[in-house]
Amino acid sequence: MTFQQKLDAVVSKNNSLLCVGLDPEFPKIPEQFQKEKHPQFSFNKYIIDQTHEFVCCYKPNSAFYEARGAVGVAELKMTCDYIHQRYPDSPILLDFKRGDIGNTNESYAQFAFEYLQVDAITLQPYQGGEALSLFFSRKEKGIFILCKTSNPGSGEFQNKNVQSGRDVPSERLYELVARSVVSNWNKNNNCFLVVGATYPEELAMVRKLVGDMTILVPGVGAQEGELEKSLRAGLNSKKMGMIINVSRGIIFAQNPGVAARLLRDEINTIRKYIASQ
Ligand code: NUP
Repeated sequence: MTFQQKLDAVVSKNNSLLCVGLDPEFPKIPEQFQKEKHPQFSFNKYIIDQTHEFVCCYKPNSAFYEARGAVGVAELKMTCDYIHQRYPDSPILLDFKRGDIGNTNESYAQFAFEYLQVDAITLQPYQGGEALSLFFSRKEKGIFILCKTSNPGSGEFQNKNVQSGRDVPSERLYELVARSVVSNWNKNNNCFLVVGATYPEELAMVRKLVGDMTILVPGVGAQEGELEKSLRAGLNSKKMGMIINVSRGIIFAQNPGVAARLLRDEINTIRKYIASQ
């Protein structure tokens, strides 16, 4: 089963485009979990048990586990194992934004796909498609390429005008990334893009360039990306094609299960409204 097939199945089963980001920043997790033997894992288990019916995907960000060294990485592994065992329908997208030369990438791939056994990963495109081809050859895995990131300074490079040839009109770097992924990198139909909810205009532009391709959209909530604007800009022709990630807004909510259900429902209400227009 490919990542897209696994995603489609759970999107339709849970009627959800919501992804919960498992970003258990240690100082912020409730004290009761900090005292546990496996604090990040125990906290994640609590979040996953409450939210699994309302989400299409889980996205742990490796940074929050690596920050604690070997014990953190072990708890990331425990989290992935728990999802595989208890909720095998839920895809896991590991956010680790890697990308290097060929044989180094092989080691990154081993960590993600053999050790953690995740279904998808995020990568940075800077070293080009040649370097990343080893990831693309994993046909059943989802490869999410950073295109236009949500941070305030992402335009420093991503919005620079670039010209690919003498007689070709210039375009923004993020547009070139989107076009390259669609036209050259996606031979196995397993490439996807990451575009921040904080840039709805750029998201709309990317949507135009990539057709119905699934886009990971982080930045709603804590980073102040607006949900309705993102959906208007990012939904594909089937009013799907988005994985809307929310991390802090759900995991640190008073009641994460209720927060996930309400957000899933809000996304669906807006989707229906947009479809009816
Ligand atoms: O452009 C990006 N913006 C972003 O926030 C690309 C990402 N992968 N992320 C990640 O999404 C970020 O590292 C974090 O794991 C999550 C957003 O979390 P939050 O702002 O909802 O708490």
